[in-house]
Amino acid sequence: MSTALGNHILVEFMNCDPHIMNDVAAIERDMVDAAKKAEATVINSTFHHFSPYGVSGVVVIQESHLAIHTWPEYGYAAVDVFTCGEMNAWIAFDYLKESFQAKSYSAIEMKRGSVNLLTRNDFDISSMRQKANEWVNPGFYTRNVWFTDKDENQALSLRFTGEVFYDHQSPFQRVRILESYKYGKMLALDDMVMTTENDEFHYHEMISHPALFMHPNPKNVLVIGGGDGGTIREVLRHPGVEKVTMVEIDGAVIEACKEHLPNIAASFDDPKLTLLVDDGIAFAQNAAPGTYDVILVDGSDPVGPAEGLFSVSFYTNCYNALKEDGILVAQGESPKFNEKAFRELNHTLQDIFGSDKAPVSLFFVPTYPTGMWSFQYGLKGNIQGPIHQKEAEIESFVSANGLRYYNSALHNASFALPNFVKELIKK
Ligand code: SPD
Repeated sequence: MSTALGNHILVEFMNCDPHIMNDVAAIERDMVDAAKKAEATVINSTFHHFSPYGVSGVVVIQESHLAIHTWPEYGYAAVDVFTCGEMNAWIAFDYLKESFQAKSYSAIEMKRGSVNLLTRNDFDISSMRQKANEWVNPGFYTRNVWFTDKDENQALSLRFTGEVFYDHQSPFQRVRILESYKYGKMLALDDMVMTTENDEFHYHEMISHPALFMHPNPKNVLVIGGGDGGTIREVLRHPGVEKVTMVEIDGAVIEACKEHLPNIAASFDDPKLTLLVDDGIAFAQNAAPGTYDVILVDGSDPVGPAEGLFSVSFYTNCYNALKEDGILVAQGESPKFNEKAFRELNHTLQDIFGSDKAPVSLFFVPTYPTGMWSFQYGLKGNIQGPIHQKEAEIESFVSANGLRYYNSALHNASFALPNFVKELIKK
């Protein structure tokens, strides 16, 4: 008879493959498979990826648990396997050692709950056993993997199926297409959610239609960024638009979205489109003055390749590239998530376009942290905005195109700001 209730092995896996150590889906799969190899009955698993890197997770088994914490930057995983009954924890150890490609490792084994030191209570557990039998279903295993977009203090998490359709480290960023349960496939750049199949229309309708209805006659449009294709899809719905130039720095984003998000990347073959895989910041710098009616900056957050999209020089170049009367719209971050970037961008636009020429439109994106997001405008020359007087025209466009977010009333309402946002951008 065993002298302990459980057996606990604490394992150091060292010099593992760092990519595996940062791959939450692979680690979850390996941990669950390790449990199954050791003939454990898996009840549940919860795994989490941390930004910028690292994975933690637990597999609950009927025989206790397997847990892991990884440090990809050290190629290190701290694993513990707790078993009771006949289960052999060393089978799980061997399996994980191979899966993680650990070049070195060590482990200590502890017997847990020495029966010589414990006093057994004499109580009737038959009713508890019956209850346990009611809910324990060895055939049922719940998967629980989360993708988290966060800063130090706030996060938005989406539960994802573990399906990874695309994962590529481009020269600029890590480009991934993952599958979330609630919002379908999503594009993530460097651990930030960019867009998802089920809520992309919020963003793409709101970056394009307000400006295109505010402008009296938009013909020549420049899109900087927007590699998923959602923004050009919306712009090209406007029959009066004659030419769209799109400049996206990362060809991998375009390729990934064409293949895996075809409903978003739906307009890359449009003959009105000139697509350039190039640096949008340099493009704006070299653009001929007075060229565009509307410029849409569909960039990611102000880290990595998009950092320069938040600079004074970039927006000055955009101002110059606009015609005498023109509209700039920029992805404006969130007044609840990135207050600093939000305010600084608005001040930059006020400085360049004029203090009453930099309106802000707020809209709701459920898959971005806090949900509250913005587009920030620069109105050049005689552009009258942001409020429109085109109700009938807009409503007929909305119904002809089956729009799901933008409408005539929402256009005007999106420019009404809560007091705290007005305060935030006051100079
Ligand atoms: N935190 C997300 C910021 C928005 C980035 N752009 C989204 C691209 C959609 N076309």
